[in-house]
Parts: sequence; structure tokens; C-alpha cells
Amino acid sequence: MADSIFPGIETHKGGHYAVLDAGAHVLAWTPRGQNPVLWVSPLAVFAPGTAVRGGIPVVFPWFGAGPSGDRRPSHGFARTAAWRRTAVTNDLATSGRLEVRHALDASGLDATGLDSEPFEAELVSEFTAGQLAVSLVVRNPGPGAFRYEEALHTYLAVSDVGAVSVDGLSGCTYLDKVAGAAAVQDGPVRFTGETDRIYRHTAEVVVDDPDWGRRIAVGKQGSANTVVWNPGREKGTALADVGPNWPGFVCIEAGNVGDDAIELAPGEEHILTQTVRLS
Ligand code: TA6
Repeated sequence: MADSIFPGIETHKGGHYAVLDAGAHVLAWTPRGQNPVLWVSPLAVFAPGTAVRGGIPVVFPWFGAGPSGDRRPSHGFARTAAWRRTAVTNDLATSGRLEVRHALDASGLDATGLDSEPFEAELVSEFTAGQLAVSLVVRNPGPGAFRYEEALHTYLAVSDVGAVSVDGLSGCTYLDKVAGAAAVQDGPVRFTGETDRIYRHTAEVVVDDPDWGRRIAVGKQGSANTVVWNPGREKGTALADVGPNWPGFVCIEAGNVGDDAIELAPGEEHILTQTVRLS
């Protein structure tokens, strides 16, 4: 693939790195010789105002339908907003590192976000051959408290969701959104149907994919919750931008949602970071 400037795909020694300006949406991190690490649906729609199915959607300032269940669009306005690309540091030719920064504040919102409290958000995407690191920095420039939910809704590409397992969550409590009940994880997570869980968990998980002979380590900082999601056959097939491709991904999301929402006093900031490595 030819070298190109953003938005688009940057290539380096056969690897592919990409982040869109729309939504500050990381779309590709593919080290040389690997299958893509991030899944993007073959049926994804790339159109203004439409959330892209795959990559790393930025969930902010609410998760799902929000704490009271009445917020639209799903997962907040940030993932379809027009972020400003503020800096690109392209050291691929020397150190093999690429960093892209995007910013969003209330002035960049369309009608869906206009009732927002004042905020300043920054998305920092750092690509190297060994690691992808994404940070969502949120500051409160206003005179009152600012409370928000957030997540980096990372779609990881896998050989087949039914053949992978997720280590690192055993012993953690979680809200099972399919059963509508709380539970405690016992051993690795395996996917035998629709899986939609919000764990209380602050550390690393590893997605073990023996069929592709790889393990994806997903680390984080500044996050009280790990969300694990795959819609399963029935719901996945019903999603127009997923369809028969539902077995090809697992979402591992770093976030702060529900009771773990972040509250910033005036002048405060919070940084949520997620890292992805192959191990
Ligand atoms: O993070 C899991 C989740 O909240 C699920 O409940 C699921 O519906 C999913 O995100 C996708 O949401 P979306 O708005 O992108 O269709």
C-alpha cells in the first residue's frame, strides 16, 4: 500500500497504522507480517455522523445510553464528532514511532452535544512496531464539576470468537448485561453466545488466540472497568454493519462507566490509557 498522509493509512516497513479525524478513531495497528490487530467490519460505513464499526471508537461523555438510560446517540457524541488534528509527530523513519493528537471541545459539537457541560478532550494515538497506546485526556475548564463516562471501545481481530479466551479477569466482579445480574468471573472468559460484561478491573488482560498463534495483551491506566463484548450469532447477524462477520472480533474496552464515572473538579484532568501489544 502506498505511503499517505492522514487521514488514511501510514505504512512503515510493511506495517499499517491509521487514525481518522472523524471521531479521532484509530482504525489500524498492524505490525509487519501480522494479521490486523484491530478488526474493522467489511460492512463498516464511513459517512459523516455514522459510527464506524471496528477500530477504536472513543466513547465519551456517556457509555451506551448513559447513566439514566436516556442519552442519544449510543456511547456519546465524541465518536462521530469532527475532532481537530492538532499534531503529527512522524518519526517512523528514525525511531519507528508515530504520534497523532486530536482535540475536541464544545465548539466542535453538532446539535447532539450542544447541551454538554464545558470540557476539553484530547486523544493521543501512539504507534510503534511493538505497541499501540491510546490516551483520552479530559480536562474541566468550567466553573462547576464535570461528570462523564468514557471508554476506548477496542475491536480486536481474532480467528474465531468461539476459539479464543481472555485471561486476567478471574476473581473480578462483573455486571452481566445479558443476564441482567452481577457475577464473579471464574477462570478465563470464553465465548459461547452473546457476551456483554462490565468488569471491575484495573489491570491487564490477554486474549489468547491459538488458531492464529498469537496472544494480544491489553493493558491500561486510569480505568476502573474492563468491558468485554461480542454480540453472538443472533444479535451480530442482525447488526447491519456486522452481519455474518460477528465471529471475527472481541471487544476489550478500557473505561470508567456507571458508578465508576469520572467527576472532575474545576481545572482537574483525568487520563485514560489503553495499550495493545502482541505477546
Ligand atoms: O460495550 C458494549 C456495548 O455497550 C454493547 O452493549 C453493545 O451494544 C455495543 O457496545 C455496541 O454498541 P454500538 O452503539 O456501537 O452499537
